Amino acid sequence: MVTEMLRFCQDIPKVELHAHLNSSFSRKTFQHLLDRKAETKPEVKDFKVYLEDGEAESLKTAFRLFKMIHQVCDDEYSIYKLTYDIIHDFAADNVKYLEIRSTPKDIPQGGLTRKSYLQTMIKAIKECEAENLDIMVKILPSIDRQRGLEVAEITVKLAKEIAQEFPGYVPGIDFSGDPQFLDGSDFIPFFKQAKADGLKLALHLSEIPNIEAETLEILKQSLPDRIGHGTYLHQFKPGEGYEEILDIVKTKQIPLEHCLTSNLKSETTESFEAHHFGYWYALKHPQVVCTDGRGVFLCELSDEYANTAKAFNLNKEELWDLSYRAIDYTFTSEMEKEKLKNEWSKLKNSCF
Ligand code: 6MZ
Repeated sequence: MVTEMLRFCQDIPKVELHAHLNSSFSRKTFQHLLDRKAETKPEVKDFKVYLEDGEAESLKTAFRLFKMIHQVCDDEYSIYKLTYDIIHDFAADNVKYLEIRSTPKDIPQGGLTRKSYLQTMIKAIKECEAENLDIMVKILPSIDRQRGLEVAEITVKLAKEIAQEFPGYVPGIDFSGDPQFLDGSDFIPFFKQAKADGLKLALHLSEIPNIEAETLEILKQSLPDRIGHGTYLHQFKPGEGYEEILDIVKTKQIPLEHCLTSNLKSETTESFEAHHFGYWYALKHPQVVCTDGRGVFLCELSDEYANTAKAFNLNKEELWDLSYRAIDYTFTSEMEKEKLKNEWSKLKNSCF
């Protein structure tokens, strides 16, 4: 049932800053890609890649699903189709600004190099622009920590190259992947390089407990422009020397990307009410509500706004502010931010 609040959340213009390409598809798109792939790879036919409530044992479950998805989306057609459809899906949910992040992959059997992977995404974005779809889209090449340091270095170089080839489309990079793999602080040189190349940093930090040491090092040495999840940033044991983490995040006002349904379904939060959004909201800290993987976690951005409103008792005005303030945390130019703010102002009356 569509409640009045959900309807409001669907109507308001929104910003999506944390969406992974290979987990943000609609069921329709994924089924299409699955059917197509099953003709040559019958083993993918029965893949089920959606997470309902209570189906995960931990974050690990989500990572198992990503591996299955990668077996399906492994050629130029699928990367184009994912990007093109995802942009349309977000636009239909009144998302006006979207950053899609994805790990560029070398897939020789699918005819893809890391470079052509990103070029394919940009081709899809340009097609949507040619259709005059009312949404601004950027991409953040991802460093998947599980793929190691060598690939990280290649990814940063490539991000710079593609950013130069397509000005305005690649404002930054993402750092993601299974947080149990490798020491995140080993990637600091690549974060520094990216910054020196003019790229912004959106880094997954403290998504699981007990990785405070890498979080602190990364914060100290290569200050991110935004933090993905940050679930355990404030949950370390006092007295162990990690108070500096909170100090840096608060004093530098680093925006946090919150993904409530994803965290609930992959069991890094017990409930929406217990989500760390509440902690940071009480501090009036910069934060943005996002989906993470609307395909895998089965949530629209408007659902996430409605879930946030319900769990934390936000009224319409507060939700509007949440969405409006997110414009400031985008990795776009001041001119484009102004354009978005004007669009919000024009739409405001019709939403209330
Ligand atoms: C960390 C995540 C993630 O890059 O193939 N990814 N990394 N935490 C998460 N929380 C649930 N969700 C997705 O999209 C899939 C990849 O995004 C990262 C993982 O590296 C995953 O393989 P792309 O488009």
